[in-house]
This record gives sequence, structure tokens and C-alpha cells, in this order.
Amino acid sequence: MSEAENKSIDQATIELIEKATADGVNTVFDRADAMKPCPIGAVGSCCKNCAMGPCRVPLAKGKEETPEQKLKRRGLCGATAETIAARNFIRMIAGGASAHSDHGRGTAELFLAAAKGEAPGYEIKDEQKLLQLALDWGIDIGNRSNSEIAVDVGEKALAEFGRQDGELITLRKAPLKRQELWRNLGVAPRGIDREIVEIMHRTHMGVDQDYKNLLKQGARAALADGWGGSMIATELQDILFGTPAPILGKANLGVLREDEVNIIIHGHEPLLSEIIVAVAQEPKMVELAKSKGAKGINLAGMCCTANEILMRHGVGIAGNYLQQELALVTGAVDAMVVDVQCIFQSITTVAECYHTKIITTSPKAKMPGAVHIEFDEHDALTSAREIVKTAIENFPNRKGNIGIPDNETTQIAGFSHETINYLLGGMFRASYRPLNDNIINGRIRGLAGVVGCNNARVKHNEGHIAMVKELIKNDVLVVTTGCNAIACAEAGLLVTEAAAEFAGEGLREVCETVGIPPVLHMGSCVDNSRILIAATAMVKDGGLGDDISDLPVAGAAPEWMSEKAISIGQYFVASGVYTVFGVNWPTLGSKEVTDFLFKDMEDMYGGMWGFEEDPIKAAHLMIDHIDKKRKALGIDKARERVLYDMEMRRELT
Ligand code: SF4
Ligand code: MSK
Repeated sequence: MSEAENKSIDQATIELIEKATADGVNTVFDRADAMKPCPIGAVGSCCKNCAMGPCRVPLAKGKEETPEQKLKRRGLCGATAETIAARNFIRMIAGGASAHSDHGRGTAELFLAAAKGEAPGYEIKDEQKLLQLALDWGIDIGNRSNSEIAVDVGEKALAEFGRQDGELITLRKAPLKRQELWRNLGVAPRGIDREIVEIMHRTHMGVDQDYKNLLKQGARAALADGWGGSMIATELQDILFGTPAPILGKANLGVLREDEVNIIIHGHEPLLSEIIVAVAQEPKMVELAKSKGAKGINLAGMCCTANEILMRHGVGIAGNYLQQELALVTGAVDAMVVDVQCIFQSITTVAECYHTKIITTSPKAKMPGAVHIEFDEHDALTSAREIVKTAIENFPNRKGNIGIPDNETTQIAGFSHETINYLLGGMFRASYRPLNDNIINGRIRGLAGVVGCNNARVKHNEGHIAMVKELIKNDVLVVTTGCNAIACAEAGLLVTEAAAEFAGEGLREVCETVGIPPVLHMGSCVDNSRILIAATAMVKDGGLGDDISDLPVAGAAPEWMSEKAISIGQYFVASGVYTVFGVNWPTLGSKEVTDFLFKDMEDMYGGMWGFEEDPIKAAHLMIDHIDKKRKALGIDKARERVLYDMEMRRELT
């Protein structure tokens, strides 16, 4: 196996790693070889929260620790390994929750501006969802216009970020039993900003020194992310840009075109990219591209912005997190437009070796070496036109060293909660009933949410694909978001035919009857909130218990790297879901903290964390958990294998 083949399971990626080496370009794959992670920091045993540190409190390898040794394992201020690990863990939650929630706030600000008519180019696309949200939030509908209602929705959404007391209105979406549990545990979150600030305060030197109390605040802030900031982002984006419905798209670096102006949109927020999609189709822009010798303009996405514009417009996805430098190595990207989150600082260096212009657009995220064209929500069309023009004018500057891999798969995306509801139940009886029934009768064993990033410490996409294939082979229906969704698209798992090839017999029957892939693409990182809503809908439909923790479901992020993944995992666990992470686990430096997260949380929340590096073993931990829940529900006997005749197949619908 060549060196590049050890880095990824994806052929396009392997090819471009080889091209990068031949072109003398340094990438994340080289840096991962050159620099190993710090073993003390990796397990949460390093504190740098004050200038007396950094203090390192590593666990002695091999032997059981004596109480005397444990007493000595402290920072200069006396902080124990437990305090340090818990502080580090919830600071990761604060980082992740901030990223999602600031995205949510940006969406709410734009939403409000659009409702007031102050953001030309944006309009309400999903009226039904606007009215539903207004009803949910107690906003008067009466004979009022959509704009009037939307102004109230936007103002209410923005107020949730700074709410000083009480609890988030969005928590009302959760099953009643779960809401009660959060109140009893004291973790029903107040304002999103407040919970994050409180983490930063409590983890400051010399404040909260009880690891359980620290982790409790971690749960509260994470819930403010999943059921708050992220959920607000998803809901308002759907109203403004349209709720996703099944749509065909392409995936992998083969979506780039040698004879067209290639613009990659990378990052997370769809606010500007929605307008870029429209501007790139303007006849004036296409003409300009032709005048520069290109056949047209080709837009492609990267990371979660890719998922957003795929879900709503079918724009092709060039790749996931670890493919961002490689897209530039094709030599065919005329501009990479970035906003926030998951953007390598090295892309400007890689771009220098080719001709690509890196264009930053957010005042929150500038990069030395990039062109900055700021997104102004009050005049988005002007920003978008300038960006597209900059890319077009860069087309003639290509250096001729072009190599686009011939890898392009087909995918079906757009499985919002509303779409799943409709597909399963039909327009007049939209419901999750058929899903619940097929879980109860055992054709579908359970549901797994497999999400999250790539991580250069493990082979690109290997964990994602091995885990997802193992789950569907065992009749577990998979829902996916983020970079896992892109990995699944690249591996050909997001098409209906994948059911026949990879799914177990029961899941295959259901997928073929309903006409869905065995892996459902639900969107970007903030769209993990869609999975919470889907799980709640399953509870509400009946027959599978009365809380999310009763459902035969599990979650995973086999190649996680981001603080956002920790926040997502924590809100899933605190919502009652068993959630398994791969790669490494950031509290292994403290047995107490790890035990609390892996065991005690199950008694408190009905969900708990797990860690398993091997994706197949991790999939079986999830399957065992699903089976445990099936047994508790008394539906474990229903999983006897039967061959279906025509009548039984009709009955599936
Ligand atoms: Fe060391 Fe305590 Fe300062 Fe952390 S807060 S760096 S453990 S002295
Ligand atoms: S982009 S957070 S690498 S999923 Fe959302 Fe991918 Fe993880 Fe970024």
C-alpha cells in the first residue's frame, strides 16, 4: 500500500495527496506525520487556565494509582486531575456551543432584517413553517401579514440568546418527560450566551472545583446549543431559504470542471452562499465567464456550507474537512470562499502554489493572505457579485498544472424532519407511524445518528464508512449530517440502490418500499437539531416509550475533531441518547470524570457517552444498546427473520 493509500479510503483523496507530494505542497497529512499529539493534553490532563501553569497532571502508566500518588497529582493551585479534566471538557463544550449559537444568532439577525424588508434578495420561502413556529412560540397570527409575524419571530429568536432567567422557549419541542427531567436536574438552560459565559466563569482559576458540578453546567450549555442556538439556526434557515426536500446531487472532487470557473464555498453559514448560488446563474456573470475563455461557472461546496446548498439547491459537494487543501491541489479552483468554522489556515499557503484566490467574507474570520470581501446582509447581492467576479477574473491565471480526479458519485440529500414525516406517512397523514411500526415489528432494528468531522489522526473516511455499513447491514437505519454525510455520499451510500447492496434484509425491504436510501442525509452540523426533532416525533407517535431515552437509538462521531462535536455529543447524551466517539477521548486522564460521563450519566439522563476507536466494535456497542432498548420495550421478540411475499410488502407501506 502506498503512503497516500494509508491516509484515506477515498480514491480522489489518494490521487490528490500524491499530486500534492509531486507538486511539493505540504498538507495536513504531512503535518500529521511530522507532529504527534501531546499525550497529556489529549486526555485532558493539562491546565493552562492561569499563568502559574501550564500544569500537567498525567496518570502514571501501568500500575494502579495509590491514594498518596493521587493526592500529589495536582496543579499548583491544588486543582485535582478531576477538576482539570472536567474544566477542559466543558470549555470544549463552550467553544462548540458558541460556534453553533453565534451561527444561529447571525441567522436570526438576517431573518429579522429580511422580515423588516431591510435585506434585499432574501424572502420568506416556507410560510407554513413560519406559521407553525409562530404558533409554537405563542406569537399571534390572526390576520397579520407574513412580514409582521416574521418580525415577531425574529425578535423572539434573538431574545433567546440573552434570556437571563427561566428557560429557552425552544425546549418545548422536547418530549414532556424529558423537559421535566431537565428541570429536576437543574439543567434546563436559560439564555444561550448566559450558559456559555457561566462555563467560562466557573472554569476560571479558583472557581468551581467539583467535577460533577462542572459537568452539570456542561450539560446545561450543550442543551442550550442543541435545543437552542442550533435549533434556532435550522428553523430560521428553513423558513428563509426553504425546508429541504429530497434532491439529487453529486459528490467528491470530480465535481470540479476543467473548462469552467470553479468556485468552492466552504464553511458553515448559508446566508451568503444562498445569494452566491443565485448570482452565479445571472446571464451577465455567465457571459463574463465566457469572455474569459470559460464555458460557464461551476459552484461546489465544502464541509457544512456544502451540505446547506446541496440540501436546498443540489449544488455538488467537492469534499469534506480533510479534502479542503486537496481541492486547491487540483489547480482548478479559481476562488475558495470561506465564512466561519473548520477552515484550515494553511489554505492560503496551498493557494499560493496554484492560482486560487481565498476570499474571506465574515468580519469574525479574517486570514492573512486572503482577499476580504465582507458579507453585508443589507446588500448581499453586491458582496456576492464582487465575489463571483473576482473568481471569474482569476480564471485566466491558472498555472496549467491541473489534475481533477475522475471521482464523482451521485447522492440524494434533503431529508429534513418534515420530509421524513411526509415520505413515510404521505401528505394527508404525515407521521412517523410507519417508521415506528417497522421498528416495533423488527424490520428496522433501530435508528442511529452518525455524524461529525474527519480527523487527520485516523484514516480519512475509514471509520465513517465502516461504521455506517456495519449499522445498515444490521438493519439499523442511519441518519447523518456534517462530514459523515459527505463521506457517505462519496462512498455511494446515499442512493436508494445502496439498500440492496449494503442493508440487512429488513431495512432493505423498508427502503425499497418507501423509496429511500438506508442512510438519510439530514444536513449540516447545526442540523443535528433535526435529529432531536425526529427522535421527539418518534416518541410522540407512540409505541416506543415516552422519552427519547426509551427509543432504540444511538449516536456516534467516529472521526470527530471539533469542539462542536463535543457539544453535540453532550446534548445528545443529556437528551437520553447513547453516543460513541472514536479517535481519542479527552477525559481519559481522570477515571472519575470518565466514569461519570460513561456510566453515571445513564442513571441521570438515560443516555451516556462511550469511546471506541474501532468503528466496527463501536457499531456493535450501538447495536447492543439498541437491542437493550428493544428488550426494555418488549419488542425484542419481533426480530425474527421472515421472507416477505407481495402482500406483506404492500403492508409495509
Ligand atoms: Fe495550574 Fe491551577 Fe493555574 Fe490550572 S489554574 S494552570 S492547575 S495553577
Ligand atoms: S464541517 S464541525 S469538520 S462535521 Fe461542519 Fe465537518 Fe466537523 Fe467541521
